[in-house]
Amino acid sequence: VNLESSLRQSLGSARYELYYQPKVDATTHHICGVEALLRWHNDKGEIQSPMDVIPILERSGLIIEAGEHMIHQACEQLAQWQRKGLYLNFALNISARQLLNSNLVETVQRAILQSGCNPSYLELEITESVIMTDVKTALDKLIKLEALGVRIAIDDFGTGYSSLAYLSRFPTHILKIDREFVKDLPWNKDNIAITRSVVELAHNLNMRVVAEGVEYDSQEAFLSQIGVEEFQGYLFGKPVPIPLFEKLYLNVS
Ligand code: G
Ligand code: G
Ligand code: MN
Ligand code: NA
Repeated sequence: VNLESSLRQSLGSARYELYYQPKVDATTHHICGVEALLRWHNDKGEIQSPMDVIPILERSGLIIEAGEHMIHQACEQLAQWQRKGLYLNFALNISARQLLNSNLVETVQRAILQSGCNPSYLELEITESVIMTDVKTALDKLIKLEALGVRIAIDDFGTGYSSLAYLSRFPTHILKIDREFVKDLPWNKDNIAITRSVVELAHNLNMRVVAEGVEYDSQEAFLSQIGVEEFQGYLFGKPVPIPLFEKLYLNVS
């Protein structure tokens, strides 16, 4: 069957689920945050690859409605953890359409108020290419989002064409080094040089740096040495459903 109609038909249902991947502090290795990642259950009940799902949602515009549900679900989960005394940074991905063509600011504001979460732990991950698509609109929205008390992360940094110096004019707080750069560290000389200078510049701009896709000890060692603050990747944990996440990483009952 047609994936798009199936995605449309199941909007708002439990077939849209968030999985959670831990982020750990580079020095202590303690969990310090989480990234929520969409997983959609297809008609056979299997998880359909996000690489199929996200582009269809984005192209069709369904991402706006699906995203609203995810934002509400995420804020509810964040509030629930906070009520239990668990203070984790909580990252959620925001796509181009969501940022540029929807009432994202109002949606996020409503989700914060309805859930009662403390928004200073909420991070919105936005790719650099999205910001560059429509600089004026992106800047306007990010300023309004920052005013709600949430933090902004630049996702997949290094895959676009913009410089961090330029992006620093935006209210951004966290930089996520793309997995493509991490992949062949610490062997690839170019990537070593690039990663080093990106981390240094990010720190000079008062941004925290998260490295994505960390899979090997050797990558971790190098990233740690150049001052990356947080790691995310299979070395520390894959994205998993909420009950397993709580069991593996949090002591909650
Ligand atoms: O989740 P990976 O596990 O495969 O994610 C694939 C891609 O989908 C990534 O680029 C990620 O940023 C994006 N993505 C995952 N979950 C969401 C979501 O809830 N909303 C949006 N807009 N993008 C998401
Ligand atoms: O684009 P974004 O950074 O939001 O997407 C994160 C993507 O990276 C998700 O698809 C997630 O499942 C994937 N991912 C997270 N950690 C690792 C890792 O260590 N290795 C690989 N290959 N993928 C990872
Ligand atoms: Mn992300
Ligand atoms: Na990324």
